[in-house]
Amino acid sequence: MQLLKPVMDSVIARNPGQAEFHQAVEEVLETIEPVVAKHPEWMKAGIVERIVEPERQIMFRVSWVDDNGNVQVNRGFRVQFNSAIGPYKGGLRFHPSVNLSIIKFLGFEQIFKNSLTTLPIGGGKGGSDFDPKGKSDREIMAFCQSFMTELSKHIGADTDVPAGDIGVGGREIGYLYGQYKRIRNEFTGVLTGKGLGWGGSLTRTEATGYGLCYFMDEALRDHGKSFKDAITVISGSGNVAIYAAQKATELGAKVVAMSDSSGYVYDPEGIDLALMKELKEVKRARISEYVKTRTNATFTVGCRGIWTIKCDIALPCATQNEIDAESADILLKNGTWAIGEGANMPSTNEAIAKYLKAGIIFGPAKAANAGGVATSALEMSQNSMRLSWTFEEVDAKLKSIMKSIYKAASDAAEEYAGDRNNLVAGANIAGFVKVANAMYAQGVAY
Ligand code: NDP
Ligand code: 2IT
Repeated sequence: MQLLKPVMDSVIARNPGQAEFHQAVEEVLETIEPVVAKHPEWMKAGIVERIVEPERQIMFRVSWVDDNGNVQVNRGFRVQFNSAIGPYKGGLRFHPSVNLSIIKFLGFEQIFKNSLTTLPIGGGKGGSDFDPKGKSDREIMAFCQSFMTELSKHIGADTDVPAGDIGVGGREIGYLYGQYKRIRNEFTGVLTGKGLGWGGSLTRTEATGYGLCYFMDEALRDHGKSFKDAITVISGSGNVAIYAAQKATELGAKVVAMSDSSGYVYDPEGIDLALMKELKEVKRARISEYVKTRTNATFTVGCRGIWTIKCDIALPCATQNEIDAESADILLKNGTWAIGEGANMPSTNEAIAKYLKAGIIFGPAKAANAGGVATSALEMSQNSMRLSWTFEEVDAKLKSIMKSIYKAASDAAEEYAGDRNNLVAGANIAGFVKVANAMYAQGVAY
């Protein structure tokens, strides 16, 4: 990095200790240099300096009462990163690890991902360090209501539209939506991922996992490959992982391993998805329960070991930095020829450098997992029109969006990185250009 090094240095100096945010910015700045170099007017207008600074960051106290009558205090966040091409849009994450650095990395990546979807949505992210594990339904509801009591002051269908992410699914969106409505007396599309009977979109539940497979299918086809008979390992067993497993299986892959934060199951005959769904979606059980029914499968404590399983395709769908340089080396040594990121920033920058050097097919998160937010934007369109499309209609639109993202990323990679396979550069550049043009057109206070 040369031209943009001063920007990177300033991000590090002004955001001390925010390692995840630095990592996400570094990955983008390294790749957009060639296109920025061709636009001196963007440099003059401070586009890059502005894009790395959130438009607004909101942090708030969330107090609530647990089942023992004790007062609990959590921290809530909403980072409204960029609204150049549409209202802020991005998920809410409830996980004990959540802090400002994590929300900012997610919000920053969301700007480019949302731009890639071709739909008019800006970038934002939010969440809390609240841990939903082991909480009763009433506790989840109380927390969601308290969280929304503050958040409702800052969001709106044309301002900022949150959705789910880790720890936030249909149940939480329901409680959050109910509280928004109670406070604002408005039935609007202020959240996405809503229930199907009250404004939700068909296919939204499946969208991120399906979209990941549609994207990878396109990339594989470009290289004369496919999911057919490919041994596939998928980390996580949440919303993204489950529907990635379902679509990959439909496309002919054999998914042999999945995980949660306690460890991973290896089922050489292929993961029993109905059982996995029952355990994870209905019972909210730990993944170790899987081997009680599937006795030929094994459970191993710890998450990282999943990358030691020999596979053709790896789909990391759990969380950030789950594949480091060491795990990347193991995957490559075992002959893995494609990696598609369902999670956000699941590979460290060192791991990504190894994939690119090895020349494997690599679908970076911003492009490969954009199907979730794209379908959220389709939910917003349906809400605005006050009608709903069929599963087939939304699925067809999702598929065509993922194809167009692959085309945009590979075309930009060819044009600016001279390498059609460098989808990291391609996705960052294609996402950036649209936002940079919009920011430039909208001017700056002078
Ligand atoms: P869920 O909460 O449904 O599932 C998360 C899964 O990842 C669980 O299996 C969880 O295990 C595991 N996990 C979470 N944190 C860790 C950790 N620190 N170490 C190991 N495993 C962990 O979330 P989603 O499936 O929605 O999200 C998964 C990833 O996909 C995230 O990176 C998210 O940002 C990204 N994403 C999600 C989209 C969506 O539409 N939902 C869209 C695009 C990206 P456990 O239950 O034990 O915690
Ligand atoms: O990371 C993501 O893209 C999401 N969690 C989905 C965001 C959304 O608004 O649907």
